[in-house]
Order: sequence, then C-alpha cells, then structure tokens
Amino acid sequence: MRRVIMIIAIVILAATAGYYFFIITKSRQQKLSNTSKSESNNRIIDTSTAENLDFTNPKKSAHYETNTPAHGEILAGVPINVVIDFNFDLASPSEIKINMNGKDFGVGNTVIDDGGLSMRRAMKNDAPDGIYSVFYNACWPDGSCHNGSFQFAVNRSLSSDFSDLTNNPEVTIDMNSLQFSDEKIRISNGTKVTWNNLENVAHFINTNPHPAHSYYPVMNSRSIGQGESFSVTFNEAGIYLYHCSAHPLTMRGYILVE
Ligand SMILES: [Cu+2]
Repeated sequence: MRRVIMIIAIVILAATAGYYFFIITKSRQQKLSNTSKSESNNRIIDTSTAENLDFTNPKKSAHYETNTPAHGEILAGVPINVVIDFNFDLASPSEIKINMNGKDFGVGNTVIDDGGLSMRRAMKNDAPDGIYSVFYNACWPDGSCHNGSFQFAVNRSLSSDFSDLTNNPEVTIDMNSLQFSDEKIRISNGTKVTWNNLENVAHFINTNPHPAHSYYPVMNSRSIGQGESFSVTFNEAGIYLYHCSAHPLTMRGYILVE
C-alpha cells in the first residue's frame, strides 16, 4: 500500500515538474521572439514611403535638446524648416541634411540662430510624401563636432480632417475651455490669423517644441489674457506646429498654409 502511494506521489510530482518546464520554455521563446522583433525595428533605413511607416531609432548628439518636427511625427504638410535645439553654443560648420532616397530636400545653407542654441534649414515645399531622415552635424566653438539623426514623415492625405478656411484674407481661432477652436486649419498663403482668448485663463501662442519654441519664432506671443488677441500673417507655404506654453500637453494646434 505504501509503495502504491509513493508511486502515485512520484507520478504527480513528475507531471507538475513537466508542466512548469513547458510553461517556462514557452515564455522564454516568447521573450526571444519579442526581442528579435524590436531589434528589426532598429535597422537603419532612409528609403521608406508614407504607406510603410517604419521609423528607426533617433541618434542624439552631445548637447542635443529637441528637434522640430519631432522624431516619428507624421505631418499633413511639408515643414517650413527643420530646427534642432542644443544646450551649448553652436559654431560653423554645423550642418543639417533632410534626406529621402539619398536626395537632400533642404534648401540653402544651415543657419545658426542668433542665440547660438538652435540651427535650422529650410525645406522644399514640393517635397514628396514619405519618411525623411534628418542627419545633422553639430559643431562647437572649440572645433569639435558630433553627429545625430532622426526621422519624420509627410502624408498630405492627413489634411482631410483640417478645417478648410482657404480663400479668406483673415481667419480667427478662439481659445476657450483650454482648447484651440479649431485645432487644425488650412489657409491660403497671405492669410492673417488672429487668436482670441475668450476665458479667464492666460494663454500663449508658441511654436514647437516646448520649451525651445524655435520652429518659427515670429509666431511666439507674450501672455494673452481674457479679451486679448494675437495675430500673425502667414507668407510662406508649409505646416506650422504650435502649442500654448501654459498648457503644452493639451493645447496643440496646426496651421497648413497653402
Ligand atoms: Cu493655454
């Protein structure tokens, strides 16, 4: 009788051990396949199209802070320029390239802003939809340089959910209930946009990113109180990315100038 009980106990133990061995092996296999998936996302490409959005990991140079467009951002239009912000004084020969399929869609030279903390390069407004790889070389007054890279995409079909305010010389955007109304608008080149603050909370108009606000400095306002307004006339086609620096996570806006 004792022998029978012992045999049953051994069988139960063996079955339990086998079951756990199976579970552990399976979860290890799953972990391995997840790792190889994320590794394949890291491969370097600069030849993708907007239909196949597969962003690589950005490479941040020394003293890098932010960039606009942001890495992985998908825009409804071509940005007027690509801007990269640093926490150290930039010097010549700092350079930005905006590449797709080996072609540079930047216009003119890379320009270092007056404060020395941002550099920018204009972008061709007729650049096609797709993923752009930005390669930059940031140089310091001591002559040393560090490189970095990031990607963004243009997909013009995303402009279908922008309010069409084209062919108006002036348009208004209300700031109320901690929102821009409307958040996404299309306007014609030469249009004057006025933001009106309708509530008892101070708001700001600031171009991206936060807090560098360097994408289009002309568009940066002071504090706008209740009943006050702020205006900008847009004379260059492209997409403008902005936010309220008092509410940068929720108040975000887009103006597509055509
Ligand atoms: Cu605000």
